[in-house]
Amino acid sequence: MEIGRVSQAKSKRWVVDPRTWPKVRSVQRDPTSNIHAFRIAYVEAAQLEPLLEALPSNVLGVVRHDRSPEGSNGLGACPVVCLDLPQLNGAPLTELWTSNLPVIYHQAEGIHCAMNDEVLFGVVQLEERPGTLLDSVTYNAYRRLLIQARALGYPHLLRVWNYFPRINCESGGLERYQRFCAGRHQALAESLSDFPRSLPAGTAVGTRSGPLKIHFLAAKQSGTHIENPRQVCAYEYPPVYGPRSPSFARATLRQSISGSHMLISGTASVVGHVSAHIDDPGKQTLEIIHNLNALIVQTEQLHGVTRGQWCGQALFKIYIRHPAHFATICDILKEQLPSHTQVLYLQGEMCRSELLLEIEGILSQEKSINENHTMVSSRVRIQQPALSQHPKSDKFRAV
Ligand code: 3EB
Repeated sequence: MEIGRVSQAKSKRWVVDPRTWPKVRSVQRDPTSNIHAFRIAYVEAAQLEPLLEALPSNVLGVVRHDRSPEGSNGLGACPVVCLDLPQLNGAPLTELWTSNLPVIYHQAEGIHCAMNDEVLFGVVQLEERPGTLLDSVTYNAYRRLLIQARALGYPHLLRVWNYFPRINCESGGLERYQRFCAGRHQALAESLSDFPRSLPAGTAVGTRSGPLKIHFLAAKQSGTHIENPRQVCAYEYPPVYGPRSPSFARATLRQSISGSHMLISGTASVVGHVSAHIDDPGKQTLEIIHNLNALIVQTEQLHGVTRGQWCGQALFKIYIRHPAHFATICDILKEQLPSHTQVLYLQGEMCRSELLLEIEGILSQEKSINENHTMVSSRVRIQQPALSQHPKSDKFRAV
């Protein structure tokens, strides 16, 4: 493989020089009073309980990566989702969503929610009963979550994560992912006012077991829908990928007085609408880095959030189809991702069988009383724009 060469050619592509990023502020070390509607961190599962006791913040939700039942966690009323996606690196990590605004919990119609004055974090799980197809189960789950989120005052879906088993298996003449897409499309097209421009960022990954599990972030204020100029909008994929196109945005940008978040969808080695670098995990990884950079550059050019401003927390979740590819992928990402980013590697299945990995991320920029833009920006050295070297087809639509 030519990873060395390719990697060298592309290694300067990361938006901010990792060495100049401020040190990450972990939840333990940052009990400051700066208002945050939500903050996300990967914490050691074994540290979760003592951490929660010491934490001045409120918990919005917890995402675990194991098979244990959601109930047995000592987390009280907070929404919890347990995904059967084996972790590939280090001590077991739990994804913890916190807020230092007051949080209210709510459970109805199978939707378990935590809400504050700005956002709602919700979880829904639905079993696939024998004889029902995944499209109708998915339609049902989305209908419920859309109705609940709207009724509670959070009509804007910013980000949705979807997990279900046997994603590449056929059922009733259609791949299960395609059935999932059909159900999701129907519910969202029926209910979103500015469909498809109001679609949230998304992830859809196959688990080893479990029902359909969906967790999501909705808000009182709308986010900004972002597309990737290197990729065809997923909602405009040609029918060869399934009778209904996948309903998601490449990213959602959320800007508020307390800071900004860029919620980046599961990003694969897809250029245009075609899967690139079949059977080559190293090249797929580099193509994904290229896609992530293009997305961040697009956000800067269209929405004015300069790359240097993403100097707060950065979390990446890497889904890998075959554990045997972990070392190759990890070696490349160690070089490509800024060193302070939190990275979680999970084994999961992508929606196309030729895709070997997928990377999603959350970049954040928190404003604080003592820290203004100028000070933050002055500490960050911005690199030259990383522009796409791939020829753009007229079909690749930028927003
Ligand atoms: C792709 O670019 C890769 O169906 O929600 C990535 C992120 C993918 C989200 C989804 C699918 C989804 O088409 C697959």
